[in-house]
Amino acid sequence: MINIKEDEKLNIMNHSCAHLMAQAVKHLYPNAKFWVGPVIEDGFYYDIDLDGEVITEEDLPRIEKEMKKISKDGKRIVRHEISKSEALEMFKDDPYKVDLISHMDEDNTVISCYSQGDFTDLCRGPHLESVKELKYFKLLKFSGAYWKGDSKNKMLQRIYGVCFDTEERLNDHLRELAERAERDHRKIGKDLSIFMSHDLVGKGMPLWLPNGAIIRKNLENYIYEKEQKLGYMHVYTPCVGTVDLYKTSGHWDHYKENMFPKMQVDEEEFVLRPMNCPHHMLIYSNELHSYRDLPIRIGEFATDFRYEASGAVKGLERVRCMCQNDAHLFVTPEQIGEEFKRVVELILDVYKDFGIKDYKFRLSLRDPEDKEKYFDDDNMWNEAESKLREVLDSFDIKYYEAIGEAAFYGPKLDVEVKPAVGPEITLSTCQLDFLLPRRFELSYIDSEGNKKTPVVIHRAIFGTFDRFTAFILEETKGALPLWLCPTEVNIIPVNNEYHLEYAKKIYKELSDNKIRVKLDDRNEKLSYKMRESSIKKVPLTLILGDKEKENGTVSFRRFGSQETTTVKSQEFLEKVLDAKAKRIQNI
Ligand code: TSB
Ligand code: ZN
Repeated sequence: MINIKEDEKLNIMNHSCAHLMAQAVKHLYPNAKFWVGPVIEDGFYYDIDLDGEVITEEDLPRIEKEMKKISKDGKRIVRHEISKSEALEMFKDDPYKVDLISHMDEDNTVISCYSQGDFTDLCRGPHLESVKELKYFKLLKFSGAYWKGDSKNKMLQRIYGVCFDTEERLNDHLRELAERAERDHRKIGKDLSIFMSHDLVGKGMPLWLPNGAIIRKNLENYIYEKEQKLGYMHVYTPCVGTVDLYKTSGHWDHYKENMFPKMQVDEEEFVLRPMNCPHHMLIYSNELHSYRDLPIRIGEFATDFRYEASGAVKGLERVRCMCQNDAHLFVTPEQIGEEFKRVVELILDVYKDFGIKDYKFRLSLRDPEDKEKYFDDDNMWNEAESKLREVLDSFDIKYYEAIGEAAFYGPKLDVEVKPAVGPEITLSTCQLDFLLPRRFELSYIDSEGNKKTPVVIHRAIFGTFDRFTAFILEETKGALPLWLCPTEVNIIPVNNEYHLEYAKKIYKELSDNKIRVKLDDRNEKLSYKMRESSIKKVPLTLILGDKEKENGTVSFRRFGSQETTTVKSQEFLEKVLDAKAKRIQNI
């Protein structure tokens, strides 16, 4: 998808189109006042004070029509330059413009305005020569937006639009937008009853519905199995810790703005935990360790709470309450390379199972200037970063470097993916930490009998179950593989009167074998039930009628296919069990 902001020609065009929209709005709402109208990645928007009126669905076509009219009229777009005092005089009745002008630099005496016909706006430009060039545009959506983004200020009306130089490009873009909206996990999550949110629970605190809980449980079982095989030991720890715990770890000094505020209970001060490392450090230190015990791999599906800005929270992808697929690996310095490699292999193995192909490795380094975010110890950072580079260069993966993306305790290898809507996100992470083991005074006895400090690798393969589920819903458009999806088989009797009995028998056979099966015995038309099964993206829909009942067979359709296949019911059962065991998409 093209970035309008980065294409110089489209950038100017969209900027002029924002003015065109403002002019049309002014024609339709003579009291309208305008705040700012910038070009963004996807087009443009304008924030407008409509003097108490609120934009509705019907208004966009009306505004578009007016824009077309003005464009046809074809007025020239003319630039004037005026002084700050002239500008203040010219816009004296418009508090928004006065605010903008009065914040302009004193020395920058020349202020530019652009006029087209009866409309003039304060603007730096540049613009097109004439509104005539604006032909292929579309107003896309609207929302409320607080003036200057501050909830204490007045709510303005924000209208979004986009403009192209050809009809074809506009149509391509609109098609792509529709595709993205279709893929957005928030829409899929709603349509397939996977998660919900409620103001009474709070922002960024999604509730996983029964369907979502099945997906999550399946993900947990999947990764737990893999981790067991790799020698991980899972634990359960509380999702709070005392402030002192996070002072010891350094989170209190370097991660506080991402944490919920502390709370007092009797004589203790608690915080909701943003990470699980401190708890796992204490579990490690509960026993004495010899070099022979290492690596020790402590895993947990652990709930964390983080403060995320309210504008940044998004469905399951960016939440304030999340569950990490977390583990901390305690290793000797000599084991770093081998253990790190195993984690990267596990990441690649999981991505292969889920068919994730489009991802980037990012080596996240500290910003040495940022003394607040990062623990201040140059030697430690140099050692950790050069070790991590050495490890990465020893295997065959491509990565790019990003300064200022490290954790406060050490550098990371993050895996980035691109969601349907919005910027790239990090899924998996593998991090090298020389700091926390020191702060918790962890030790092991080496082969010479000396006390040594272990190194910790923090890693999360899915990242969080929340974010991974969001991503996988977008990747698959909600058509999850058999083993993962909430309902694997949906049974529809052709006629309840004659076939329900047989349908119940098949239902029992399948559910006795732990297949997630539903029986649609509603008195609705067959075609209606089949369509619904497809809308719900159920991988297998069974249609049971006379022939099936007579022959002890089932006829089934795979999601997305119109083809019907008939097999003996026992064969169907075996095929489903096999596909599940192999974790393949469908039978
Ligand atoms: C891996 N201490 C380490 C842990 O041991 C840690 O917390 N790392 S993290 O900060 O990078 O978070 C781990 C993963 O959680 C990230 O890679 C990302 O996939 C996921 N994550 C981070 N913030 C959010 C959020 N607000 N919503 C959903 N998932 C998130
Ligand atoms: Zn950690």
